[in-house]
Amino acid sequence: MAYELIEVRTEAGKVGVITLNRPKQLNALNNQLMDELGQAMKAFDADEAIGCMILTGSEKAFAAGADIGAMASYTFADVYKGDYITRNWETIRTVRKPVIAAVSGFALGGGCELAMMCDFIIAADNAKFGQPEIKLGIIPGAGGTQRLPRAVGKAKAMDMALTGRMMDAAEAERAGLVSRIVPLDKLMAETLGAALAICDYSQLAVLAAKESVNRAFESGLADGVMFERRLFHALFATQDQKEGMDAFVNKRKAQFKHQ
Ligand code: CO8
Repeated sequence: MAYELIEVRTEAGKVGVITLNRPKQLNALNNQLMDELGQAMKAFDADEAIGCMILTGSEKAFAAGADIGAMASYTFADVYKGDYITRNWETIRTVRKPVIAAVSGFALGGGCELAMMCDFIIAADNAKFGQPEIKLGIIPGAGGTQRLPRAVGKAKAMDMALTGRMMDAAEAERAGLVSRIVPLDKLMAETLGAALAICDYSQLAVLAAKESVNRAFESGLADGVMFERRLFHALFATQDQKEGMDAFVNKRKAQFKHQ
């Protein structure tokens, strides 16, 4: 399908790359963009050839938040009754394959929340993260007050949600919001390298690892460890486990068949 506000391409036949493309508005997230993003993600998730996805924006902005102009006249009744704003925001959480956010420039408000919905964030050295909704008389509405404290702890999350200040890439890495920082001109190469490495592993193990890490945020420790153990046990039923361990024992590279 043709998209207007995102660009979609495939790298090496196995990495799905989605680029947010509303440059004049710093990739402000409106309903059409979120609909297109949801459709593209579901399509890549259903595509057998794809092993991993990358979500990125422009050098200046990953996304500067939900579209303030579009939201400005909404009433409580509009947003509570309708699916304005909320539709398609959680689609990314239903995607089973890994999604890496490659963030350069501003990731603010809904943009920061969108990055946090991805499985991990690789940031360029010019990245800036923030939840500035307080300045607009609202609070984060797509998980910012929930995922940010889990990522960076209460102190920094509260600081950011209450003061609206931005965190630069170095602070975001120290705080645990991003997994790596790279120079801006290396951002896509580094992220693609990570995505290709993931594609080469057993997809069964990759899906299980993603599910199990996510479970850490949604259950208590005992439940989470039991969930992990059951998935760990289940992977011994796969051919890829036999292949991976045989390859190690025989000092050769594993060739996973995703079975
Ligand atoms: N929405 C709409 N337009 C935007 C947005 C936005 N979030 N951000 C930037 N723009 C537009 C500007 O209006 C401007 O347009 P124009 O050229 O027509 O005037 C253009 O992008 C360029 O922006 P600036 O001139 O402001 O560029 P600067 O480099 O001077 O500043 C900033 C960049 C700091 C990023 C600044 O644009 C800014 O502060 N933007 C707003 C950031 C913000 O408040 N984000 C939070 C929005 S609220 C939100 O995200 C709630 C999410 C709830 C999700 C709920 C789902 C269930």
